[in-house]
Amino acid sequence: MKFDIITIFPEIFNSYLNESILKRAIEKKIIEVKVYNLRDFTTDKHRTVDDYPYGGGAGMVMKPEPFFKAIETIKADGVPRRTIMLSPQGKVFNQDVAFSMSKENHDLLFICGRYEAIDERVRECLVDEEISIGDYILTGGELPALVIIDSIARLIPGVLGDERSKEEESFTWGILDYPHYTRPPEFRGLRVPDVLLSGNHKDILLWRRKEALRRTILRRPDLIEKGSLTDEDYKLISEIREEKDESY
Ligand code: 4GO
Repeated sequence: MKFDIITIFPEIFNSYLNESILKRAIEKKIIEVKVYNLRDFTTDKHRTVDDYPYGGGAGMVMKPEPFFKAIETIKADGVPRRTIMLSPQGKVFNQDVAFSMSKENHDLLFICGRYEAIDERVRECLVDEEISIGDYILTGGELPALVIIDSIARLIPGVLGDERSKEEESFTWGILDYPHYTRPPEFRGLRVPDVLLSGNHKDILLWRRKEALRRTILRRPDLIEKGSLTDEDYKLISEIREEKDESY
């Protein structure tokens, strides 16, 4: 899968993509990332990418012409791409969106804006989908593009070293994660729960599911209502509720 990015700050992407899992995915040619500097598609001496807003108001607006030139140049190879603009006005990104994008398997082109906004005609003519990574405002679309690339890439087969961790993840997907522990078994008087040291795989699975449900009830009850829980889960939930009553 290929990711193209248009930005006025191409250097932002180097350090993140040159570490660890994404670096290896690029080396293994499972994913490819190409970063384009928007200023390379300007025609004036000062490589201008912004201008004053029509109608007045604070901040600058990104000019349409460099985006049109950049996207036309990038798309000249004839390879179909989905063009995505990052903005707080977009559809909110989540794991379901990441999953379907990783499955659809078409190459993606990200348009990263800066300043106040991008000229509306870019969205009108060039953008297939506007995406937001959450209800907050950032100084640019670069971090959202990295967030989206990261979450899609790790779902592509071969990117994570251990494919089992994705399988386990899909089992618990929809509710929060259970608590994790590693050695030592006791640290500053804090003990790892005995069941995790017991070697009893069935008991461990059950404990993890119950603790995941406990956290979800406490921190994200909205996910319990949305989630597709099993009869076993509801049994665990009533156990959790009884434990809570006892602690009063
Ligand atoms: C995306 C872009 C927030 C998001 C952005 C987000 N802020 N929530 N800022 O995904 C145009 C100029 C938008 C700065 C950009």
